[in-house]
Order: sequence, then C-alpha cells, then structure tokens
Amino acid sequence: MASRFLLVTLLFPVLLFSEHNFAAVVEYEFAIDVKEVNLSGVPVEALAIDGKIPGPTLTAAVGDTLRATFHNRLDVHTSVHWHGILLPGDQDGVPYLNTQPIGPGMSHTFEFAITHAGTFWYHSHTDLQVQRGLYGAIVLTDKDPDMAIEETVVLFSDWTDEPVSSVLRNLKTRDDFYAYKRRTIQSWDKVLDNGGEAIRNRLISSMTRMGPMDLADVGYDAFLVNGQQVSTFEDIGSSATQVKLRMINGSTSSYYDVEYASGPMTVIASDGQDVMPIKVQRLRISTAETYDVLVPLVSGRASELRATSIDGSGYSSLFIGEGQRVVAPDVSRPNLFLTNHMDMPMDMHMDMDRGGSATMPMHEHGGSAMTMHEREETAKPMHEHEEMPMHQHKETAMSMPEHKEMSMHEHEETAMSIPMHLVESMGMHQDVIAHMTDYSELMATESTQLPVKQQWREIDLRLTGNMERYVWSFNGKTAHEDPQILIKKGENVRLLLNNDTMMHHPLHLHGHFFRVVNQYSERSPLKHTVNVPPMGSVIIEFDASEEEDWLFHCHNQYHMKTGMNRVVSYEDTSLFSPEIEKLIKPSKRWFDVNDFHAMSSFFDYELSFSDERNEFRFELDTNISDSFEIHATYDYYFSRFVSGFAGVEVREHHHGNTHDFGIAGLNVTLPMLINSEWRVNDHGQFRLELQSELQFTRHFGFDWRWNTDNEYRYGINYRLNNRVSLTLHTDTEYGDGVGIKFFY
Ligand SMILES: [Cu+2]
Repeated sequence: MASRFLLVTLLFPVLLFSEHNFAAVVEYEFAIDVKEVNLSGVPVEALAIDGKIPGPTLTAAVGDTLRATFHNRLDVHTSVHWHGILLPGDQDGVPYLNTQPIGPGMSHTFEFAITHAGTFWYHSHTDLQVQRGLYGAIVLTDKDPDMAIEETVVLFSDWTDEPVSSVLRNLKTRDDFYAYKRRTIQSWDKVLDNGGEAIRNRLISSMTRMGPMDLADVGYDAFLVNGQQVSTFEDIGSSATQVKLRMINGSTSSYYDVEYASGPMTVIASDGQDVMPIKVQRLRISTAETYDVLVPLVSGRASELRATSIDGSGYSSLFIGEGQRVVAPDVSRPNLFLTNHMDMPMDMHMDMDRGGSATMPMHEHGGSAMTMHEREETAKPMHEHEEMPMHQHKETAMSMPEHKEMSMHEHEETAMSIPMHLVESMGMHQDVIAHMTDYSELMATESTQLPVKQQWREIDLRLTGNMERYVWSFNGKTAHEDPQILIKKGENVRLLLNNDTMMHHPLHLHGHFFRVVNQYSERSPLKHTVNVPPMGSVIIEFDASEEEDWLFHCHNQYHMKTGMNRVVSYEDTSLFSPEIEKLIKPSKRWFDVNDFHAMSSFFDYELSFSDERNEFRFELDTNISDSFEIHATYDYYFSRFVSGFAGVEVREHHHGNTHDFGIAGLNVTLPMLINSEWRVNDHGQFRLELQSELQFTRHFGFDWRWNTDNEYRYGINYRLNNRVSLTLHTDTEYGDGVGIKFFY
C-alpha cells in the first residue's frame, strides 16, 4: 500500500531554447494519485497532483509551447481541463468531447502554444474529482513579464470530508439537507423575527412557488486558500509597497466575498483579461472566476486577505507580509429574508443606449449585467472602515445596528437602502466600490466589439431547475435531454441568460472569451465565466471563431453533474455523436431516497427512485397487526410543478376485504407550496389529496395531509440531525402515536 502513496514526481520546466526571444517548450510531468489529507481535523483520502493539493502552479509565457504529461495512478478515469485558456479543441481536456479520458494506469501529454497571458487554472473534468483535490493554478505571462511587482497565486477552494458521491446523493435526498448543517434553514421563526417585509417576501415566494433563495448547496467542512484554512505569503522583498494577487476560485460550488485588512484592493484583471483599474473594498468571486488585484503592503504587518463563503458559513485566510497580524472585518451573514427578487426589474438600471449593440435591437430584458438588489449582502457596519473615506457604491446600503458576534439568532443585520437619487448625488465611481457583486464596473482596456460585418445569432437560455429534486437545466431540459447548442463559424453569438432559479449559477464557456455586456458598451469586459444571480439576467456575446465542439456549463459541479450542461457545436465541423454524449450524461442518473417512519401506532416506509424526469415510488403504511396500505406508482415530471402518475393501490383495513385499485392522476404544486394529488381509481372514484410542511424553527416542523375521503394525518417533527427526527402524529386510520423518522 505504501507505494500507493509514493508519488512519482518529475517537475522540471525544461527550457529547450535559452535565448529569450525564441519560443520555449515548457515541460511538466506529474502523477495523479490518492493522498491522505487532514484539512478539517479528520483524516480522509483525497486526490492530488504531484502529491499536492492544490496541484503545482504551472507557468509559461506567450509564445511558449506548454507540454504537460499526467500519469494516472488512480483506479478510475481522470482528465485535465485548461480553464479559460484558448487552445486547440483536442487539447481542452473534456473527456469524450475534446480529449480521450486518461484511463487508470495510463498517461497523457497535452501540448499547445500559449497565445495570451493571464491567471488561469487547470482541473479534472471527470466526475466530481475537483472536490477531492484535482486542481491547480496556471500563470501565463507576457514574453517579457513585468518583474517589478512581486506576486503570488491565491487559490481558493472548498472542502468536505464526505465522499463526493454521498454529497450528491444527500443533495438529492432532501432539499434542506445541508441547510440544516449550515444553519441556514429558513424557518418561520426567522421570517417573523425579520418583520413585515420578510413576511411579505416569504408569502410572495410561496405564492409564486419559488421557495426561498439559497446561496450554497453543500455544507462544507473547510474553506481553503492555497490548500489550507490559514496560509501566509511572507517572502516579499523589503522594498515592496504592494503585491499582486492572482486570485482563483477553484471551488466546486462556493462563492466568496474577499476583503483585505489593509485597504482596498485594486482590480486589474478578471478571468485573465486586463480591465481598467478599480478600487474595491469587498470583492465577490464566483466559482471558477479569477481576479488579479493589487494590495498595499504595510511594513510590520501581516494583513489578512479573507475569503468568506457568501452564505456566511466559513472563510479562509491568507496573511500577507510579516509582523503583527491584522485581521479583515467579519462579513455578516447575508439576510435572505430581506431579499426580494420580485422587485428585481426595478433595480436593473442600465443605460440601454450605451449597452446595446448597434446591429441588433435589444430585448426589453436585455442589456444588464447588473444583479438584483442584494441589499443584505452589501450591508456594512460603518465603523469597520472609519479611517477610510469611502463613498457608498450604488446598490449599497447602510446597516444600522452595531456588528455583533455571529450566532444563530443574531446573524442577520437589518439593512436600510439608500434612495437611488441620494446615492447618485454622493458621487459614486470616484472612490472605492464598497462591495462589488457584479460586472457593472468592469471596463476592458480596449474595445471588445465583435466584428461588425458578421451575422448575429441570438440564443435565449433560461437557467432552470429546482432545489427540491436537485435537477438543474437550461430551458427546462438537462444535457441528457437536449445536449447541443448549434452555432456557425463566423457569427457573432449573443446568449441571453435569464436565471429562473433562486440560486447563483457561474456559467463557463470553454475555448472562447465572451464579452459581458454592461454600461461600458464597446469596452464591455471579456470573461470566460460569468455569474448569473438568482432571478437575474446577463447578456454575453462572443465571436464564433473556433471549430467543432466546446462545453458550456454551470461551473457549480453539482449543478453541472445534474444537468446544467450543453455542448456548443459549430454546425459544419462538429464531431458530436451519440457516443461522445456519454460525457454530458449525469455522473449518476438514478438516485434512491428512503424514508422510514416508525411510530407507536403505525409504520410508514417510502422509497423513491428517480432521475431528472422519471420517478418510481413505493409507499407502505401498516399498523403491523391488521391493516396496511401500499401505493406503487410511476411518475413523469412534465415540469417543476406538474407530474403525471399511474400505478396501483392495495388496502386492507382491520382484517376486512383487501381492495386493489389501479390509480392515475396528476401531482401539482399549488401556490403556498402545497402539493396536490388529483387522482381517479379504476372504479371511477375521484380523490384530491393536499399535503404540505411548515418549518417553524430549525428543529420544529409541522406536516399535514388531508384528502377528500376525509382521511388525514398531521403532526410535529423535532429534528435531531440531518437524518433523524422525533415525531408526534395523529392519523385517521391509525390514531395517535409517537415515533422516530429516519431518512437516507
Ligand atoms: Cu448552477
């Protein structure tokens, strides 16, 4: 077994040409292997490149050829994708689509010319291996890089001790599985605590069946920077007054708000593309994005760069410089109760004349890279930055109460928004952006206008899906159901991205940079990954100048693996075939969920086995002695809210006659998130059943069901942990009872 952990390491950048002006071949060779790590206090098996998590930082200059060989010492397939780097399609590393997967014991050499500079990263594109550690930074420099300023790579990631397959299964099992762990269950006690507006928001989101918003999928055990919860960058020349940070969000599903303890950061590049410098106090970095920033050095200080997960569940710290440690301010937990997405269009205020393209009329919803009013997230206690003269950026708000220690009941701060005309008169743009959560202030250093003579193709892409069944999709279809988006070489492609869900989605296009259309019109910034906020809209445009097939997907790996994935194919040269479709099929299609409820008066077992659209369900109710009821159905989900079903029901009550029926009908989610079942049996009898759950506190919930045969069951549940609840129920058939509920 020891040899399993013995990592063969060959890391020699070999410069075959020593003279500067000639292109060099930069060569790397690494093993990919398992490695035991202890990142949160628990030793678990992870995956490592060259024995490291993150993998080694690769560097090359424009004009060089990068040659990188990977030896797969795992007993499963792996792959390496070069995130954001322009290269020939067959080097992109997406298994089956672009590059063959690297089989167990096999090796693969990538070789491509470096055509542009910037901060990028590389990672496995197989299953959920990124979550286990297969990622690293790659820094591409100009031919004669500016060595005047010292720099470091700052690679953020998220870590869970759980096996990734069980994470995905847990997400499928129960929509609030990790919310319970993260203490972000949006129970009614908190709604009431937050007062009238929160109640109104909840009623609206229930009426519209959207359900509450959430900022994270998974409950992580640790957040890492350069592989540790706390890292340092100390080895800095004594004359340096500032350093450049190449920040990469190599997380599997996390977003961070990044803040530096000793002054604002100056953003100089995003996704490897230079932007006009802007000063930002707190910077949102979405999954898979990169930002280059400059930060001041203060002598005698080790200043914290803190990346707080946007759900407030934890953070990582990088201390920059030597001396006394100075910490960055705590970021208050976002208050989701006071976020009202239904008001969103009111807050989208981009100047369409400037943002629109001359060649095409914009849609009325278009043109905005602006996010909704995330007032709770921009709320900032003023005393944190007393010494800093700082104008409030638009969409920011002042928070009234003093910042407190975070605890379960007092983590939300109430915010009061400043009227827009006031913000304007305060003179924004001049100073520091307090909290940058979108791309409205990013301006390219030169025109990014697409070729004027090209035809436009406009594609509407709604971001769809739901947290309850944990299925994510575009236009209501998973990649399994609708794998391709067709374009033609020589077109300008515009994607209108509208997020119909209550989660953020970081969308990534392989092989291209796209412009994120914003107020700067022809100077709209170029990116490879763009966040589309809950219920928000973003427009991206790119020059279709490539060939063949490129992946476009949500870079939240759990969303990608459950359907939010497409192949962008160039019609005339596409190599896409049903065979390579394997790639975009979900990592695992069918998931089972089991629910046991043992009561003093009866026993109930429910099993469901489902993929994105089909579900087989079995339910057994019995009092053990003389009564039972069995339902077995097949359900087909037409949409998030409607499924049709057919099956059988068998009943025996008190040693009476056994009845069996064929049953069929519809399940419809009604406003207020009440589930309704409209069914008939083969005797022509109709029945309507209603059912719902209410979460009063993190622990206490109430559930009920009632049907037109006047059968009902209701009761309370006290949640002990993610999987176990104590219950008190009453049922028309079985009477009252106490019990325990267990699901897995
Ligand atoms: Cu997503």
